[in-house]
Amino acid sequence: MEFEAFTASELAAYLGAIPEVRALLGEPDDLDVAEVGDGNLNYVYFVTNAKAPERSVVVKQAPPFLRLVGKAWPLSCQRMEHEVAALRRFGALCPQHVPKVYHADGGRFLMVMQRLASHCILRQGLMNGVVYPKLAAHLSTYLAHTLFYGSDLFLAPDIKKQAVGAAVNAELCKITEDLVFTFPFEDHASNVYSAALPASALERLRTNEALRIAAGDMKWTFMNRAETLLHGDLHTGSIMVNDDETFVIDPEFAFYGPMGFDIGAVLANLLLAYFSRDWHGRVDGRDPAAYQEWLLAQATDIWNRFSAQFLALWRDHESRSERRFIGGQAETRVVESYRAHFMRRLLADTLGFAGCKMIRRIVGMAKVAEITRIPDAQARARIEVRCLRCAEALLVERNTLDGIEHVAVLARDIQRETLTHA
Ligand code: SR1
Ligand code: MG
Repeated sequence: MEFEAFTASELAAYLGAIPEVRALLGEPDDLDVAEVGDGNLNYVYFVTNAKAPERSVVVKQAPPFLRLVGKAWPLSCQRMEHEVAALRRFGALCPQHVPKVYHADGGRFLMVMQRLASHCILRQGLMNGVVYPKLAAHLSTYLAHTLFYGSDLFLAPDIKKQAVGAAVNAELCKITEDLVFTFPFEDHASNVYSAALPASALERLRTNEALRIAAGDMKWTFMNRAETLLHGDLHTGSIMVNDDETFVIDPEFAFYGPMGFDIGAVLANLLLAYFSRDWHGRVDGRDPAAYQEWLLAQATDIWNRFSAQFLALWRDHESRSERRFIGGQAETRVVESYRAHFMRRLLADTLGFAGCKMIRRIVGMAKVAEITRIPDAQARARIEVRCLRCAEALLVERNTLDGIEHVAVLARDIQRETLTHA
């Protein structure tokens, strides 16, 4: 049967027939329904009791196609099952940072979830230059808990392998394999380039051998390293914030993959915000520099806090279970050396993935608002070139950059260098 999106009255009637949702929302006749989805994949509705606006939920439904493109790009609706399963798993691990799922309907590929009415999408907040005092603490906690508890560092090997199988999400992973790791590096029809982007910047993506090898390695790692259950699309449009709270939404790309992919997505989007601040700050009549430093401090802080919490979870688990991942009878010094080695490799993965994620947002089909909302073509292209330079350095130097602090140094250097040449 052809997919038809709900009308407002159909959705109200549907929700009214689910006792636990009716208990939350009230009578169907009192419900206001607004379709608010601006994402690439799904329909999203706010459903609110007009007589008691605090009674409100979000309904998310997967149509059998990619919303960004329409019916010309068919997509199975099973993605909703992955999203629901991931929200439940992450919600169990980190309830303070994951919205509640009230109801899921596998037949209609929809779910009803907590409305975060006093929160805004982080990407928008960063474009507005808002400081979120708890952002780094919250995101690092979310990352440490979700990445650690899905992995072989915590789960029994058989349970972990079952979890890997249950989370196979081939269709959405293929989107990432194509749009993040492949098409941006070739002259692909789906790529979208801004008018003033210099041909030399594009040329580098095709011809720089070190860059192509690095991007190939990241693709291989993405496809083959089933380390933990990932969110799979953790950009700043998948994070909702206010001064006090942070929630991570939209894990429909969830699958078992390399930990650095989620952390790298956060880092990439902070760096895109950093370079584009040069425009948005000036338009707001503010000196961009102070906010840019806040963004770099978030990137550094998120990694450092993540790393400390992840290691604490790891040490604590091994001391409780009296089992060590690298085996018994190892000296504490050797155990700690292995952990340090693990975190160095994870940081290198994080930087490599961040580089790929930045490049795809500049030349790939799915863009980000902090770049596309720059109306001055020359200014936009200057910022895009900085993003590409930074991404290239992250990829090529991911194994030699000595710590997260050097990412901040790199970003500042690129910003400064291109300003003096502008
Ligand atoms: C074709 S879907 C484009 C992008 O939207 C999602 O948010 C993912 O990032 C995907 O790559
Ligand atoms: Mg999404």
